[in-house]
Amino acid sequence: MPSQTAPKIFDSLERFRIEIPSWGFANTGTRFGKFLQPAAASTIEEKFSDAGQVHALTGVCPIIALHVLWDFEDGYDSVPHVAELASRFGVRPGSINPNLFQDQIYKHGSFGNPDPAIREEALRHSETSIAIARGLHSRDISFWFTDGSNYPGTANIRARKRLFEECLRATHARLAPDQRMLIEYKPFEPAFYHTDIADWGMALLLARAAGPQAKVLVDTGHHYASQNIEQIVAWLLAENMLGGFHFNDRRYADDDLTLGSIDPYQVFRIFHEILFFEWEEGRRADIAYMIDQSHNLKGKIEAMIQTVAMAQDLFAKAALVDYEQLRAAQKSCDLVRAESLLQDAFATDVRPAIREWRASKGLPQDPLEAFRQSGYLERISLERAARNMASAGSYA
Ligand code: PSV
Ligand code: MN
Repeated sequence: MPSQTAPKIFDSLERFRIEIPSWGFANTGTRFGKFLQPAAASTIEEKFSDAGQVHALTGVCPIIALHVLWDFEDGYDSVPHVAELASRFGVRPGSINPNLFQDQIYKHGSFGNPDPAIREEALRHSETSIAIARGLHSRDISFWFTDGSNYPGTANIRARKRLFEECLRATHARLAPDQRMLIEYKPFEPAFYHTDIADWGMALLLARAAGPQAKVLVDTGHHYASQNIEQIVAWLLAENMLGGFHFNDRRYADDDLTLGSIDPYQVFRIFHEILFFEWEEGRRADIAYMIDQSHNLKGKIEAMIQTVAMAQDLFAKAALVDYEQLRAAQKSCDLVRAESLLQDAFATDVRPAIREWRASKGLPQDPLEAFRQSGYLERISLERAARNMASAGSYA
């Protein structure tokens, strides 16, 4: 490996931290059913424990994203318990995700619902979510909405846009000065005709309408096939409106596949746009890197470690692009040279340097293998199997 690459890789690893989702450790499925895993987490304590394992082995996941309805059994009153778990397991709460989609009242939407009483209920839930975030010293509240419609003519699209603006503005007014509101978009599912926040442009306009602490959240799975996500990232960076990511990979739609399993070059290109922006601007972009994956078939903790390692690998590769040369090649329209700079960085095997970096931190060089040797999975499988199997019906 050329001598100048190792320090660049080390620097990139020093700064790269990624947030893991509590829901990634729980049993989830498709709409056709669930294949339950004996080791799946079903309590918030188990989720923290599993996240703590991932962090202990990788050293780069000190933060866990939480979903209000799934993780805060007693709403705001759960805050002290969650805070205690955070200090016990050495992972702090990250983004707080309100749940404005599961309750029966949200059949026709939340912030876009034509019924003012339901919008009021949604606003109250958002307020509680903000209070929970404040109680846990979490900065970001991540909003994802299922709002939309299934059939042409059934919803007043413009009226719903107005309602969204009003509700988001009212929610923004509740934020503490150091909090942020992240607005996630998704083109379809569960609504199939129109989704109220269907793409990054809509999320951007709504974030601007909400207020200065609102930013856009890019979930990599929430795009149409072959969409140029790195261009969206570049534009949001240029507008200072990129708040964070939900990373996962996709083949068809919102597949929630392991990051980089289908198209690692795309993730590399996204990281490249960010790092190139930072180099040109001489400042860090304030971005929350989060994973949003729920694995149904792979082992959940294994898949999370695999994802984190892949993210580190691709981030380190992106850090190897020679920006000085790239800028010169772009200016002189030396296309092959410019493109090769990206391709060469992507082709570099950064794994030996990553192993070295881990060793220098006292971390296992191969976190996945270390996990397999640790006995943790066997232990939790024994502890949790009975409960998980009881809910499995014919699974046992
Ligand atoms: C929806 O598909 C989503 O991407 C949102 O971020 C949710 O909060 C998350 O997945 C979990 O369902
Ligand atoms: Mn998401």
